[in-house]
Amino acid sequence: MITWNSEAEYFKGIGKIGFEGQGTDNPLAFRWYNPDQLVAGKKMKDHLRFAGAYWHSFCGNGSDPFGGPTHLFPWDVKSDPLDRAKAKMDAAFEFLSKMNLPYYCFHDVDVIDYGNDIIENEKRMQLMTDYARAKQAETGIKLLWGTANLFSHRRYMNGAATNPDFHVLTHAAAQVKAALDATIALDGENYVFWGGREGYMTLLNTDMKREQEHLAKFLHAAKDYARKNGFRGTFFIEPKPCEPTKHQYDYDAATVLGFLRQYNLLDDFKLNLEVNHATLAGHTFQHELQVAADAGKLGSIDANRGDYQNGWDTDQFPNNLNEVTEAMLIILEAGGLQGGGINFDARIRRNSTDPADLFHAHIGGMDTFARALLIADNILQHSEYKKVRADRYVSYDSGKGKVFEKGGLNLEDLRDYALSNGEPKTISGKQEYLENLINRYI
Ligand code: XLS
Ligand code: NI
Ligand code: NI
Repeated sequence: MITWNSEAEYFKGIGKIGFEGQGTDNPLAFRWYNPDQLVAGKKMKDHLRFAGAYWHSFCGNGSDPFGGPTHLFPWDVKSDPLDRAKAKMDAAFEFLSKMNLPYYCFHDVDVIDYGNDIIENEKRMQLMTDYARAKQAETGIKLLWGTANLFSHRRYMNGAATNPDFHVLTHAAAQVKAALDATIALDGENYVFWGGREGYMTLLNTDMKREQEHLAKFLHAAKDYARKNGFRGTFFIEPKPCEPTKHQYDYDAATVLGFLRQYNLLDDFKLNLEVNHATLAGHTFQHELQVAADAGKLGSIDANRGDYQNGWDTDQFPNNLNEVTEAMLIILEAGGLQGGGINFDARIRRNSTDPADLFHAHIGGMDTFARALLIADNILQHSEYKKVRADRYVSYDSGKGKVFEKGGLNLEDLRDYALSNGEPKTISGKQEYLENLINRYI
């Protein structure tokens, strides 16, 4: 068994995870993720742009509402916050390198503990930014996105940018400013806003319209600051329907797109979609991806999965090949993710306590996506999949249907067409045929 180590090498006994192909018996190897393999004209690693998530992998200690930590990380033992943060970052970059993960992402407080003193927090973040810069240079690992945690501190119990108290909003702004400074200094490619506690528990005490206007003003201020300071990346909003508030303002992709359009933020913002958030919103992940893709706003994804028997954000590692294949079909047809990548916003279970478990989890997730990419590419290149769908709309490709699509028919014209053409033929939707087709390629 591999045990935790400290200082020089945290994951002792585990080397770099390499591609060994389907024939291998080695559980610490990739069977499908072969970074330089060409798929649809691009390297696999450039399609997928995998990122490790700092908060789950290096901060998530396994605690739940019924019990304390079960993952006793050796980097957490130091008493000084800066020493602890550096040890954690050493462990993080060791893991990311061994895992062959090209990117990482973080919330400010994942990197180093924050107190209540703004100047001290900014100082801490700057010190760790310098430390991270050196680590990035040494390993070639890049920052996919940064963000600020505007939900854990008790001052945010009524929201951050949507807090009824302006004073709280200003503290959120201070945190976002420091997180943007760090993201820019680290050449972060994107910046994420997940709503956290932006929402409400009861309308009895909530002016919803005013809160949403505040959120929009806050996002404009953040965007203007970042642009002024040279940030050229994309801002992402990550929809989620509930948790921690009962009603989150960023409910789902369609809701967020409406919000961005209403408040004139569409040029700078795209969507970061998370699998389990889609499920909580009563959608499939595929639905959320398609909504974003159709709007040209498919930015990035948080890869995980929920539990079918459990109605909350369990953040498990992805392993459902059928679902991920359907997701990859949409991503490939959309021309890929715009600016983002695939971040593992997923955590190992409370009772997964071996250091190797974190590796198994990521290997499984990366292999699932790599395999799904290959299958989806095959389906698109060699099967009838696209044709079956296109054929369903053939009546709009010519004649009166085409005129209608161009806006050339009024309601009377449509009625006259119905009158002269009788009852429509029965046309199958072929769902089972298509489901079998996907399985055939898997
Ligand atoms: C929580 C969110 C969070 C975001 C980043 O449910 O998924 O982890 O990804 O703040
Ligand atoms: Ni997420
Ligand atoms: Ni989540």
